[in-house]
Amino acid sequence: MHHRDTSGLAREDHTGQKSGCRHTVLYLVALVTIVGTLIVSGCVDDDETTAPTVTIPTTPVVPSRLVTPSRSTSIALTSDDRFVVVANRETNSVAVIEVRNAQGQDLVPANKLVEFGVGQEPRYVAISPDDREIYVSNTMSGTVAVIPTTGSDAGKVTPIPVGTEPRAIAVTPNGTRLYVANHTDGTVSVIDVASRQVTATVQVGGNPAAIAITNNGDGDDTDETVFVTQFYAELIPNGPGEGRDLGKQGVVRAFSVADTTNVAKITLSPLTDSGFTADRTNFCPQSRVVGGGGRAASEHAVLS
Ligand SMILES: [Ca+2]
Repeated sequence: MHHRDTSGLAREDHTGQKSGCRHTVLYLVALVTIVGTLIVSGCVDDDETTAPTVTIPTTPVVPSRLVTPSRSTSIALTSDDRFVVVANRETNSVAVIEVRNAQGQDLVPANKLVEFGVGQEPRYVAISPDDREIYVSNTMSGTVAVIPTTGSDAGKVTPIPVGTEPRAIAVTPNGTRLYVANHTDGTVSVIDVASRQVTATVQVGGNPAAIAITNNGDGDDTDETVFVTQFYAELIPNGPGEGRDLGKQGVVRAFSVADTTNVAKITLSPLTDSGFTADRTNFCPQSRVVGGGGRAASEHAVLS
């Protein structure tokens, strides 16, 4: 039996094909403006050796470039805002949830279509600009899983080994490269999406956290810049020191897609006034009180 509903979800059931067989279910999910398909789940009959095949309707891929800069996230939307992809850290899976139907109406409740088993401790997800692939970082496994959403490999999870504790991942505007922040390594792996190979490992030091990639809107990814935040702030040289509001600065690393060997360092100054006004002169003897109100100075007024 094969039918398609207006939500873009098609279901194919194979029942009673052989005595004792349970069932085989393939859900095909159309994603975005293309009529791509996604194998949601499939359990073959006990005595079958290959999964059943399905005919996948295809139309030319139209969206192939992001319209905004790219950034790492643990939950992502397809380009048509219809499907949410989310990493489930505790269950080692990635779920695809339909949140809007083909007519653009929100689904309440949303409809979970599929939950893929991936590596251990998945944290971040990315979707290719054409919505044809899902990427997920498996932090404990040290891999990035690639999951095609269409074609003969739809639903097949392929892990790519990267560094230790990969977390943030982000794809370039044209989908040619995937950047992976290896949190414990202090590195960023560059994956060539087409070949599924790590083509470079960028030394950024520290504990890289989030990633953002510029997008000037053209078909060339090599003219973009990759920004990587450091999870921990660093002490400001000759600053007021550890434990002070103004003692540390944020660090962002930046490098060109075209040249991963030249890594720039950008520092982010602390707020000049954090709004923290408690009197802590008893805990910080070197602090001094300013102004006539007897209120302890906020950290920017501390001399040390
Ligand atoms: Ca570009």
